[in-house]
Amino acid sequence: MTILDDLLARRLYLGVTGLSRSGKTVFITSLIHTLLRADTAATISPLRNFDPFDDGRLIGAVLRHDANATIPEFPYAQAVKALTGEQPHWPEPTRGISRIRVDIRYRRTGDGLRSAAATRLGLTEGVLQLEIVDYPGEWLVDLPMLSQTFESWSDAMLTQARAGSRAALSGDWLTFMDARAPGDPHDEDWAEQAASLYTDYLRACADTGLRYLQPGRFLNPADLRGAAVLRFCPMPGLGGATPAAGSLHEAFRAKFRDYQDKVVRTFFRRHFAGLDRQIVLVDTLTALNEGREVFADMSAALSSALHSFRHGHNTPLSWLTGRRISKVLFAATKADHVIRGDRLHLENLTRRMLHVLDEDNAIKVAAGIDVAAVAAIRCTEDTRRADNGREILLGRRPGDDTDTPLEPGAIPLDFPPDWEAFRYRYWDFQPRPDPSWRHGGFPNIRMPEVLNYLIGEDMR
Ligand SMILES: Nc1nc2c(ncn2[C@@H]2O[C@H](COP(=O)(O)OP(=O)(O)O)[C@@H](O)[C@H]2O)c(=O)[nH]1
Ligand SMILES: [Mg+2]
Repeated sequence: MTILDDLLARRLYLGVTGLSRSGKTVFITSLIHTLLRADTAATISPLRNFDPFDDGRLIGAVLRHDANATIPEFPYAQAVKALTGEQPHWPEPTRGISRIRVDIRYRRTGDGLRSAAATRLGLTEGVLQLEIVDYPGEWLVDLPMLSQTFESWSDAMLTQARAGSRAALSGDWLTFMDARAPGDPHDEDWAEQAASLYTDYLRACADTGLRYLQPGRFLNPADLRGAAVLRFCPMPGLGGATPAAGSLHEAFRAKFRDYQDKVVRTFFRRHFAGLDRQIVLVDTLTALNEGREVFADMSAALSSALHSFRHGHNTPLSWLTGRRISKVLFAATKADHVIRGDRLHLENLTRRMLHVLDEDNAIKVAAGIDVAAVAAIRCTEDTRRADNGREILLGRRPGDDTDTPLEPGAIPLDFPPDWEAFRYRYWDFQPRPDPSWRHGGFPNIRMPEVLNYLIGEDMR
């Protein structure tokens, strides 16, 4: 690569996020593996419909391990090994933030200023330096905290803790809190116990599938494990009183502000503010499978994050992002878990779950926000039942050596779903032992379209 080449290379930062188990690791692994293994001469390819591939302009891609020395590298090699080994299995879950860089070489079209200038200089080939940042979506769920005071946040969290299935899980923590008044003198040991009981409560909620859980770092502290900034929790009985000096109330309020500044804002300034593109993975199907309460809870958690993305300059996020992110894609993952005829319905349901639709169902005019249903690694085949011709899936259940025909049932068309009227069942599928996965990339649903949307115009 010449110096001029390097100067003209386009560096693009792509954030990949989503709540835990939404499919981040699988998505990034599929994206990279498919690019690295792209056979530009193949007629059948997982990249078919990716414009630079179809136009014959994709030359190839390489990983660059030298790019990020101080942040954990995304465990690509491990994940690919798990997925394409003798006994293919899903990669181990990861926590916290990681990065990986892939350089994609392509032939320029000569369209657009940069491309035209480069082509005129005889540089007909370009390099897109794609920097992928994987971070937990739980950290996005913290965003609404930035526009709240400790008191209003406490109120909201307590109301939440006393409602629905949370009521049965919050008992120990609430009882503990009732033993002291906000005006009592601060006591760091007590604060630590309160925070730890609150964390147990959040974890119990997470285990039942609930996702609107704040502060996100209590569940996934990463590098903050044991840090003093995590020693607070919502506090009952605050009213409008100004906290007395040296009180528990005053100390918790100070920790809350530290959490806003040193955790939420710092994270966004350091990692998020530099992103150009963002994909948020949404596991609509698991939420649907888990029922009404989980579905509503995930919807609330994600639509508040979307709200922060969408409204640009009048949200707490705008000064953090500098409005650099020009495109956000919300992708409903694991679309290979529904029959072909239902994939558009999955997309529509996700759109409505995130409240990207107006009351009259017209798509809100939000430039740069889109919704898609995708499968990063497609583990099922579409087929039909012999007796009645109904669409079904053929896939491998965990532990099986052969495929089984399965009927997942239908995706609801109504919003909110009519919980009595539809049947959807989420079956677990294993990746298949198919050698072409190792050599040619992963079969998928709509990954090329996702790539067109996110990086297509940067490969002109
Ligand atoms: N069938 C299918 N399952 C998927 C796909 N992506 C993710 N999964 C499932 O979802 C689980 C969680 O995915 P993972 O990428 O580890 O989630 P993360 O926690 O967001 O990184 C995987 O272990 C798979 O069981 C997909 O494209 N197809
Ligand atoms: Mg992961």
